[in-house]
Amino acid sequence: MKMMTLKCLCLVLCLALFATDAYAYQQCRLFGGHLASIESEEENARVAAAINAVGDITKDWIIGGSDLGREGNYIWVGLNKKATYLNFNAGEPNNNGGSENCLAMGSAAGSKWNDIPCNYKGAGFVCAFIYL
Ligand SMILES: [Ca+2]
Ligand SMILES: [Ca+2]
Repeated sequence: MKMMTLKCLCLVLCLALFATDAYAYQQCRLFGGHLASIESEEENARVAAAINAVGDITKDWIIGGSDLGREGNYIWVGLNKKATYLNFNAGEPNNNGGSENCLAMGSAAGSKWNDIPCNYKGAGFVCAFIYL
């Protein structure tokens, strides 16, 4: 017999001063979640709504994508999965300075994404927790 499972995705915004990607990753893991992965327009809207609810989307919010392993090839670090849905702002990702390998939502891009340096200090980051 197949069991029905209820999956609940809970997004938590962490307002952290000087949050770098590595710090954000660690903090999300510490609490049993991971940096938010965004695999659809719907999920993107959910993350944007979460930021808008308690934060300021005109600032940078770190999400869990990276192309650190291979330039231009984004993976969601929490899922260890290739990012197929992409929602970059116009002109992004530009890998500015040859060293932008992490992702943020917000700032001038609104609910779209920008590639940022992994040591960039964002306004905060978005952790996702999945309860089964
Ligand atoms: Ca890059
Ligand atoms: Ca960029």
